[in-house]
Amino acid sequence: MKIAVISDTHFGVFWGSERESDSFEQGKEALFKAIELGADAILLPGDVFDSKVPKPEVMAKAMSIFLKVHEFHAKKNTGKNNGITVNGIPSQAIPIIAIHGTHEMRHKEFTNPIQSMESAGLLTHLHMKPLVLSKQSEDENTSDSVGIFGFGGVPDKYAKQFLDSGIVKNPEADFNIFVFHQTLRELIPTGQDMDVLSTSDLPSGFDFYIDGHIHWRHEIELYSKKLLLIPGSTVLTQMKPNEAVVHIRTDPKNGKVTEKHNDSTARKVFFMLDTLKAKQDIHLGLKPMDIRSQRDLYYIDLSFDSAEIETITDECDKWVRKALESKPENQRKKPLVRLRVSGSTENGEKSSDLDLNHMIGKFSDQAIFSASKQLSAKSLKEKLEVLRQSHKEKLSVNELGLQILEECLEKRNYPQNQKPRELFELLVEGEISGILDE
Ligand SMILES: [Mn+2]
Repeated sequence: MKIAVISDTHFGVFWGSERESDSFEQGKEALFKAIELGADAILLPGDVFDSKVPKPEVMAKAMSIFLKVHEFHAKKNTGKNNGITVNGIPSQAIPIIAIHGTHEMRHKEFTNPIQSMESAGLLTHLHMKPLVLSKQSEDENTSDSVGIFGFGGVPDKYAKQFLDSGIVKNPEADFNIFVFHQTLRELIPTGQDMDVLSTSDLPSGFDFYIDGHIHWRHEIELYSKKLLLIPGSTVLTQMKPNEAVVHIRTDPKNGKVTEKHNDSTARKVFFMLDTLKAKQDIHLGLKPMDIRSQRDLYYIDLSFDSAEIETITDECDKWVRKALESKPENQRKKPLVRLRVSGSTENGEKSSDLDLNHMIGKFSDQAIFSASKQLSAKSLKEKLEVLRQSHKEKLSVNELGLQILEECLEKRNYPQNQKPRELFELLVEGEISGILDE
């Protein structure tokens, strides 16, 4: 069976801006291509919409797209659907199976937009209850069934509970897919919220795992060569460096600016999954399909150390021009430029003097910008503080502890004959009585 996986279309994102059509054009392209490529079913791993209560205008546009997808499919397949059944019931239309994402999450008393679409007969909302698709094979002896299990987005701290609630027992189809829409511990910086799901929490016994939510493509090898696919979104929302086709940045080691052209994994795609091939080797059965209507993203991340505002402005101007020299893959649409400026300004110059909006204004007919600055004014006093801090950071935990103890003792006007180091060592050893003796 051929299944198209199209994630995080975020219909309605940037509504009212120059980019308000992006989500619809890119989502529509993926859906129509899926039909052209002969998909037997379409799976949407959440965040079909950008909002849990989309505007009627957004809802109408999305409904019209899904309706046209069904019409296109009916025309292409002359009303038949390769004998596909859904939970044993013959399906005339192409099954479009969606979970709700975190953007569509509502209290269970309320209707989320995926449920609204289901009520209109445009798709099936999958949440907790598994669904089994079967395809009549030309060869009577081979069965071709696909089990789709999973759950829509839930607050991260409840994700494990959902997994433990027994929804995922006994996947018995020929090919079994587990789909969800959560943050994964493996993909966030260590030290952050550890309440989130880990790949080791995923139920075993499935052939393939799919996680929506994360907007850039990623593949994670799980136990016994099983694969977890993060398809990424069809539209750029956050503009991260790994979604950029050109990445210009100041190297923190030597302060030099480097320019990198990313490989094709930066581009937005959807996936075609051939379950018969994937059963033999998942990589054989899984193919990314480029979305041609997407905009190119150029990411420019410049860092300065005690630089004059004029120098910063000139450098930004230079690198924006350089990025814009790149030949965009999509020549019909303006590329996106994410410009980040950080570091410090020269003595006496305020970061508010840096007018990025004026600088990028010159290029507004060539690109759509998103600019941010995190600049601190560096006075002599601040420079000394930075030096002091960086020296402090190199201290061992013990030395830092001793330093804090010394500062506390000083504040309390302890007699000069106190020996902070000895006191500290007693503290480390937990010798409370010794400390009291002192
Ligand atoms: Mn999303």
